[in-house]
Amino acid sequence: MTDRDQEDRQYMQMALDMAKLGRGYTNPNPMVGAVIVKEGKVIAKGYHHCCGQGHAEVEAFKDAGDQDVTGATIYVTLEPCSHYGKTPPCADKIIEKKIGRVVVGALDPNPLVAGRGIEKIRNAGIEVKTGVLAEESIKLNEIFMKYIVNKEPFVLYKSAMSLDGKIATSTGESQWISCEASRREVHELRHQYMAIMVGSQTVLDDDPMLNCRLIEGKDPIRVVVDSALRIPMTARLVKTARDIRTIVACTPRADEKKIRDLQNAGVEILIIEEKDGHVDLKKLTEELGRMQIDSILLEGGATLAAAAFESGIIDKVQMYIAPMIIGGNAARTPVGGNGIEHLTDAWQLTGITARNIGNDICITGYIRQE
Ligand code: AOF
Ligand code: ZN
Repeated sequence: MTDRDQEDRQYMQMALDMAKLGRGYTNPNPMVGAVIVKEGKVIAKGYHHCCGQGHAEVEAFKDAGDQDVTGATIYVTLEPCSHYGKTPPCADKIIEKKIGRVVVGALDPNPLVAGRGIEKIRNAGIEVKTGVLAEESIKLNEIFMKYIVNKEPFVLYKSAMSLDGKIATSTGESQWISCEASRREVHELRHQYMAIMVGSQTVLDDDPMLNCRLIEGKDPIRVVVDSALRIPMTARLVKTARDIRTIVACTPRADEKKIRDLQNAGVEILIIEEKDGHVDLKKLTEELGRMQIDSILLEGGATLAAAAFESGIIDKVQMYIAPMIIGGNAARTPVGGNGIEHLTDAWQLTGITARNIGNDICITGYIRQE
C-alpha cells in the first residue's frame, strides 16, 4: 500500500465517521459522509443529516464557506448522485466547484445512479478513485443497499436468550436475561430501524411500548402482526397510537368493528392477504416497502419469528446470549413453530461475527438469500 493509499483510507474513515452522525435520521436514504482535503489539510466536512435535506457533498461545500476548493480532493462514502431527486446532482456540483480528485467508498446501487455519477465526473476530466474502505461503506448502508434495489425492507431478527437457549423461565419471567449494555444496544437499533415488528402474542403477554428509551433517539414505527385482531383496546400500543405511529396488520377475515375501533384510536390497519390462516408476511413486508419503510427490527415472539424465517423475509440475525442457564422443558426458546425436520433444511448464517458486550456475547450473521 502506497502512502497515498494509506492517506486515502484515513480520510475515508473520517468521512465514514461523519456519515454515522446521520444514523437513524436519514432513512430511507443512506448515511453519507464527505471530507474535503486541500494541500494535506481537511478544509471541510459534511454529512447527510436527514432524509430530504442536503446530501453529504452539498453539506461539505457549505462547510467550506468561501474557501477555494479548486483542485481539492473530496472523499465521499457513497458514489455522488447523478440524478435530479429532492436535490440537484452532486456530480454536477463537484464538477462546477472544480474539484481535482474524487475518492469514493461504495458505489451507489440506486438504479437512478449506479455508476453514472462516477462516469459523469470522469467525463469532466476529474480523477476518480473507487473502492476505498468499500466494505465498511457498504456495510454501513446495508439497509439502503437492499431497499433501493428491491424496494423491500431489510429485516433484522433480534433476540436475547440464556446460554441454554431460553427466552424466559417456565413461568414466563424474562426481565432481564440480557445485560444492560445489550439492552441499550437494542434501543440503538430501535433508533436506527424505521419499524419494529412483533406478533399479537407478545402484545398480550408483555404489553410492550416498543419505543426508544435507553438512549436518546427516535421511536420506530410499531408494527403488530395480528391476523385475527386479538390485541385489546387497552394495550399500551393502542393507547399511545396517536403519539407513536402504530400499524396493525390483519387478514381480510378480521372483525370489521374491531378494525374501526382501532382506527378510531389512531392505529393504521393493513389488511393483508392470508397464508395458512395468518397474515402473509412476504406480502406484508412488500406493502411496508411501498410505504417507504426501508427496515424492520423483528423482536419476536417465537411464533412470528418462525413464520418470518419460513417466509424468507429475514436478512440478518442478531442474538444476545447471556451467561446463565434457565432450564425447563416448558421454558420458551426464540424461534417456535414446527421448525425444520432435517438439518440440511436449517437456515444457515454467513458472515458471522461474535463479540462481547457487557456480560453477554452477541452473535450476528446474515441469512443466505437465494
Ligand atoms: C442521500 N444523501 O448524501 C447522498 C445520496 O431523494 P434525494 O434527492 O435526496 O436522493 C436520494 C438518492 O441520492 C439516494 O437514493 C442515493 O442514491 C443518492 N445519494 N442520498 O440521501 C447523500 N449522496
Ligand atoms: Zn447527491
